[in-house]
Amino acid sequence: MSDEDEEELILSELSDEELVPQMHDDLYDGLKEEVEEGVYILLERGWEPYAVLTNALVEGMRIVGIDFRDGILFVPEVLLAANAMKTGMAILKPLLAETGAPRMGKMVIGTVKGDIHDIGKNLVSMMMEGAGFEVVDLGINNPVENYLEAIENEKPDILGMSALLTTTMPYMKVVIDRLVELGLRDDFVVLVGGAPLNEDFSKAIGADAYCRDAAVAVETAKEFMARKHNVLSAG
Ligand code: B1M
Repeated sequence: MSDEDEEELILSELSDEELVPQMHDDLYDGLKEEVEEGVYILLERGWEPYAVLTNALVEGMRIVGIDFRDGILFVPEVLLAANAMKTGMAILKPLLAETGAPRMGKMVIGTVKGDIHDIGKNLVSMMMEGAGFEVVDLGINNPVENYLEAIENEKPDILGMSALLTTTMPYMKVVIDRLVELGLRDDFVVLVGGAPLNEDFSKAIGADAYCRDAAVAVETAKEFMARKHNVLSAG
């Protein structure tokens, strides 16, 4: 290695065009402090929190996902990357929630049984809170009973479910079928999301909508709440 290579990289001296790919590399390498520093630098340079989230963090995790799929990265490395991502998200969370938006409604959300992926779900929660929704987050690995208990206690307008594995996504149908059995299905809107899902799957299991990403989740939730208010005011 040359002396030049060994020189420590000063993140604040990089241009935006250099810093963002460098943050992807740092996320890939699970370098929490560097990712954190990069987030602060972009914010100081006037970047919108949502732009930092999507361009620096989500895009970095997309690259991690490709190499995980291709067997270049393994679980321990991906966990480090996920931790670095979460550190960055924690900085952005209060900023995304700072919009002072009026209360839009309440959502209960959780990752389904057998599945421990929570980054996407956390992102949806953050964005929903930022848009003025009250969010009750059930965490990961939720059996149907957890959803039922939360529905009973929280009386949400929206139930959100997340699944990242092809083996766990069918569990969403287990939850919806149980809601139908109990006569509760029409009491709220069911939104589902997660990388392996699509529109057809969401229709097939009886959800109200599939949300490709957190921004779509917010838009979809808002649309359903507006429809609900229109129905109520017309009735
Ligand atoms: Co996992 N993993 N993983 N993993 N992991 C995937 C999902 C995988 C696609 C990787 C791959 O092979 N390319 C693959 C699944 C393959 C398949 O099912 N076909 C996989 C596998 C196989 C596994 C294990 C089985 C690996 C093993 O142990 N051998 C294991 C399973 C553990 C389990 O759950 N039981 C496992 C473990 C892990 C880690 C623990 C190491 C870690 C999770 C850490 C954590 O979440 N705290 C991890 C990670 C990080 C990933 C990848 C790399 C990244 C996921 C992520 O965070 N993406 C992932 C590869 C990938 O997805 N490309 C992979 C970033 C996030 C912002 O996007 O989650 O898609 P996403 O969320 C988006 C949308 O999908 C949507 O909005 C979000 C924000 O825009 N959305 C919703 C999500 N949920 C929503 C809910 C809504 C609405 C929208 O409700 C209204």
